[in-house]
Amino acid sequence: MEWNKIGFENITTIEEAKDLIVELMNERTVLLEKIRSLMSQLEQSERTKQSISSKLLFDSTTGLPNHRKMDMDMGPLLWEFFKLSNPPKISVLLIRLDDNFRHCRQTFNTEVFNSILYTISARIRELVHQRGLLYHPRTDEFSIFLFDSLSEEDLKEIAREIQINIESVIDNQSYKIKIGSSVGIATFPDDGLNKRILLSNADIALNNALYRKVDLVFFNEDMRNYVVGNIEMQNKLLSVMEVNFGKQLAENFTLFFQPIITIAEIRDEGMVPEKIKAEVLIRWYDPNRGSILPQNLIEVAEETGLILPIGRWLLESAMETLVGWQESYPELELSINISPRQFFNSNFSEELMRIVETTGIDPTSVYLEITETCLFDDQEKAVEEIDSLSRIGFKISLDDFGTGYSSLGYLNKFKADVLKIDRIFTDGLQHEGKKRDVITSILRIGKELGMDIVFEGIESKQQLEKAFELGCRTFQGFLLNKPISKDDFITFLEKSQDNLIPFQDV
Ligand code: G
Ligand code: G
Ligand code: MN
Repeated sequence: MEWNKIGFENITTIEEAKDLIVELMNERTVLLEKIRSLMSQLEQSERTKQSISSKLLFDSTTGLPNHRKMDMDMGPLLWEFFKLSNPPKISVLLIRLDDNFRHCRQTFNTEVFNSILYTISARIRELVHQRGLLYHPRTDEFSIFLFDSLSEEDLKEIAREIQINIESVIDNQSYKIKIGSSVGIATFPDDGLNKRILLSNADIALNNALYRKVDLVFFNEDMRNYVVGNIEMQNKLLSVMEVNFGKQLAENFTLFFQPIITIAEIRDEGMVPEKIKAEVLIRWYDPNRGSILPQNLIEVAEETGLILPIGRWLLESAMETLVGWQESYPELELSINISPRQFFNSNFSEELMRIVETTGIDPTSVYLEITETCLFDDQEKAVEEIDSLSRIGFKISLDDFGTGYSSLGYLNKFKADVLKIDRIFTDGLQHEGKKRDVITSILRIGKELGMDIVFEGIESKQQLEKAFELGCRTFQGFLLNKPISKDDFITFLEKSQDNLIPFQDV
């Protein structure tokens, strides 16, 4: 920040410096005076709510100034502060009431709902009283501006106090109700120099709090970068797809392959393979951004629906590649990730049928990896979809198994060929405990239902040995190999014919 420099460069004497300081202090006093007058104006307007303008600027239920008034006040006020050479810190606390509040709106009539809202607003108002400015920009949202350069500790305490007050039980004649809230905090000037940025950053912090299910989050730059990054990526993705579709995709995305190995024997120097297949993983290299984490890519592609064309392209190229490889390795199989949106898309099985025809692939050499949570979203539809995919001949692999709702009944319903034990279980291998129990039951269930089990995320020899001892034979993880390029995968296959695969350094 350049605050300290403003106004000082022409000063040569102590007297001049003193004058300037007095002047700056006066400026500040004038501003604080403005805030005070705003506060009393707000108090005043509440008393004279009849006027038309106050109807536009104040919420009719709570009597608090609304988003329009907030816009009117904060723009000019922050601008005044912005011009100061050494402005105090101004924090905005954005408070959002939880789902329970929305449920109240759906349950009660307007009169009861309004009285609940009024009770909450009165509690907040009582606490904020004279400490700062309080607005009511949306039905379920309040914002508080505090002007005293408060420390994070102070802010935490204030937010906590407000949240406790909101949360105390509302006794509404025949109903008792408890409403929670989340708070996002951003501070001027560090987190934003104007109203728009400051408020949007408080909103980003609030959304972060809601996403992480925590009470309170202070804004930081990473959160904004994430949000902006998502939009940028969307933009980039959309432009990539606009022109000459297939070619562009091939230029921007590549397929990587991570070996999945069924092990006959573990030796000191490495493992003796019985069978090798691979999981296809998408990689995106953008000249301006470097390689982009597939997780972010998949997330954005899911959100925008771009996963459909990208997924189609990926299925096609993966199967084309496999057909080529099978000339030398006829037994080779590939596992391909399918995202929920792809899976539930009504054309999915027809699309796959078309790809089978055009590539000439034998579908029984392809595993479609579907996550457990995806199936849970719409179970009826999922059963139907799995049926039609199996009828074409594809195999089904349940990915990230054990992180969702896994139960025996569930496995009877969804006919899968493979269960992939999620890598969150690797640390449970070493010692007895709940995770180990889950692993052994998954192995048992797999055996009973005739499914193959793949243990994911194996990173150390100890983990591999332990899982092997528990009866698992097929593994994937950095110890066996990282996701590698096409050429590297073929080299890996060739070398593995020697019958011993060395462990990788992790
Ligand atoms: O590949 P890792 O390499 O970092 O992948 C991160 C996440 O992205 C994993 O959950 C993986 O399943 C998913 N993923 C990777 N490639 C694909 C793909 O081609 N399609 C889909 N739907 N998900 C993928
Ligand atoms: O969700 P899915 O199971 O498809 O995830 C595959 C992801 O797991 C890819 O991102 C891949 O890079 C990653 N992965 C594969 N092996 C390991 C491992 O041993 N350790 C860790 N941390 N990640 C792994
Ligand atoms: Mn997977």
